[in-house]
Amino acid sequence: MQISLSAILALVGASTLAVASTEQNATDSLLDLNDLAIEALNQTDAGTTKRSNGCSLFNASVRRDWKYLSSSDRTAYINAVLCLTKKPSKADPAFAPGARTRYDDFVAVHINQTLSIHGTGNFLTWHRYFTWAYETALKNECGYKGTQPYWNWFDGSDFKSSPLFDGSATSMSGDGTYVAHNGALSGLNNIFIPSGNGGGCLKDGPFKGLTVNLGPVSPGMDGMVVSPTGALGYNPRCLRRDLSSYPVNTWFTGSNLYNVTLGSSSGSIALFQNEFQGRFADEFLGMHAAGHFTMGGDASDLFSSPNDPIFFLHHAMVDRLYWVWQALHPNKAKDISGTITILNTPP
Ligand SMILES: [Cu+2]
Repeated sequence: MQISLSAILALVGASTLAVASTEQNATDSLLDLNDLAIEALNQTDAGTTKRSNGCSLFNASVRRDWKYLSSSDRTAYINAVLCLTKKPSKADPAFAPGARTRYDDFVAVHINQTLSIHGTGNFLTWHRYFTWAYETALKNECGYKGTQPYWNWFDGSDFKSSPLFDGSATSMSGDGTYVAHNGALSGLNNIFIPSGNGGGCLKDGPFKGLTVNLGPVSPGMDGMVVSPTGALGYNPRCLRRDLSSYPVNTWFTGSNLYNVTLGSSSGSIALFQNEFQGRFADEFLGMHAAGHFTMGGDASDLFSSPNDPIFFLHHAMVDRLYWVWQALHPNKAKDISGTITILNTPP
């Protein structure tokens, strides 16, 4: 059975009223949207029918918000990521000569496919698969028992009080050391992000001292140098970050959340994905790129951004909003729009 969005909204009228207010706190709106999505799935085949593989809404694994993980759950996740950064690469050296670790293998695949997975019709599904493959490697190759956590973008930009960014032993490390630079260019060089208080190597937390081996290929941050050994060559260095409040405060807003889930950019997959990925000519970065430029440094590179392990918490959040959109638009949930060349170039 498939039902319309208006039928879903009629079913859950009370919480709809709260979500419909763009004045509402974005964190509360996201919780309301989550309830709406679950309610909608309960009304469709996706929620009530067990698939041949035994998966249903009742036994699906659940990804969780980093801030709600216990300290021991955070530590288990961090240790699994560190494990991937120590295991040897399985990539064919002819494909990715610079890959040294299992973690690098994921970066290599992303670099290699960058121009056919961004600004394309497969952006959302490809990154869903990629995040799932990484989550599976954490489990199967590093003994991780949990699920891929996500970074809730609507927690604000006070990084020092954020359990994700505070630089403590149970964070994903905090800022880079301060290196004077002139911010970053994002959105195909249309959008300037002012520099924060970092820019250099991670200064604290569990990933301090991490070596990354691939890229940069096309760094957005001022002062970063393209790898002299090519896109997939060996270029060992520290991981750089420049935490920036500007993208958080500008684009992770309640109105942008409303717009892509129930508002004027939610009516088709084309509208959703294009608003989500930004309208760069309008200097609108969109929530996807805003996450990358919140991290800054190595994450400012469209190709090699997975070097920063927060990439996967960011993309788990991207995937969460895609899931919400799909659940609220059951007749359009499997729609695809676009091609597999970046911004359809070449057509
Ligand atoms: Cu990507």
